[in-house]
Parts: sequence; structure tokens; C-alpha cells
Amino acid sequence: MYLSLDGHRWRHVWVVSDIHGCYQLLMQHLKRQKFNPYQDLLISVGDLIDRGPESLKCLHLITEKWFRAVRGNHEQMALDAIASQNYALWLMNGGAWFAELDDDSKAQAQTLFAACDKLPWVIEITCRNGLNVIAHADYPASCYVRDKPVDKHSLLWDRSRISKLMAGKGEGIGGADHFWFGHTPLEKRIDFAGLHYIDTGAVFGGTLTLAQLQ
Ligand SMILES: [Mn+2]
Repeated sequence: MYLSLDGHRWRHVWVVSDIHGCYQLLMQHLKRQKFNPYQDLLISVGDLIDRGPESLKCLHLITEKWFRAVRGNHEQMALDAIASQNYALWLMNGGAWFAELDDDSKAQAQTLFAACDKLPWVIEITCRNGLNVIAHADYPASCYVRDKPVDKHSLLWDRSRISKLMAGKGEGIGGADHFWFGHTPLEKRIDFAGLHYIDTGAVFGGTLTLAQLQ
């Protein structure tokens, strides 16, 4: 469930917001930041696929040496749909691209989804800015502890912490210096007491956010 990384192995470390098939946009941002795939690391907060134009290319990212991702609710919807052969929920949430693939691409996607099933739910990485925790929607506890069992559905879906924060009742999380979340499209990223909500709605006409941890 948890993946622990030592950020000092890389020159620069970045976190990227929900990509949702916006492959070209991601490449533009990486070029602008002079991202070097041999020296730098990019970590995704999840939701690589669905809604945008190039889900399959984005799914391929999980095979790149310079890329890591936690799973998002969209990856989980895809995995659940394929496992149960019940596609209704995923189709309602942007999964139609999968049904429209030709046979070769569909076989590729299936191989990649098998690899997706091994994606961590939480990534922790120690960088020059301290201990960073990355999860898709929330870390559902008042204190972060590596390998502590926490509710998986909340990790992928829960918006209660950000809702409270937006209502002026923000609650931080102990146990790490920074927490990076996506999942909730925002006009501008929100940073509060070490919590960072960075989904700036790239696929909804907003932009991708790349945050540099190191
Ligand atoms: Mn999401």
C-alpha cells in the first residue's frame, strides 16, 4: 500500500496534478521546466486517465524510469470495471476511450492495467524540503505513519478535509512535513499547514500544476 523513496537519488523531484489524458500538456510543462529524465523524478497524484485526449499514452507513463504514481480513483474504477466486467461507473466517468480502442491498443491497455494494480496508494519521499506524502484525495488520519492501515476508499475519494478547509475549518495532518493531494479541481492550488491541494483542473480548461519538492 505504501511506497517509500529516497529523493536524494534524484537531482530534481516534482509532483504533478491530475493528468487525465492530457499527455501533450504534460510534455509541454516538462520541457518548460527543463525536466531531465535521466536525473529527475516526476510523481503523479493519480488520475492519469479518462476525460482527456490521450489516456493510453498517459497510462504508459507508469513504465517510465523517471515516473512514479499513486493510484487515483479513475485508475481504481478502471481496475474494478475490468475485474468485474461491469463498466457502468467507469463509462459514466470518462472511461469510454477504452471501449473505443482497436484490438492492439486494447491489449496494451490491459497489460498496463495489470501493472496499475500494483500502484501504491501512498508514496512517501524524503527530499531537501523534508518528508513528503503523496496520495490521491486525502490521508485519512490525524497523523501520518508509514505502513499504517488507513481506509482505501478515503485515500481515493474523500473530500471532507478540503471541504472543511474551504469552510475555514482547516485541519492539518501530523507526522510529515508536506502532503500532496489531487482529486478536487480548483481554480488555484490551496496550501495550508503543509497540505497542498494541486489539482488545477487541466482537463477542465484549467492547467497542470507541477510543484517542485527538490
Ligand atoms: Mn480523482
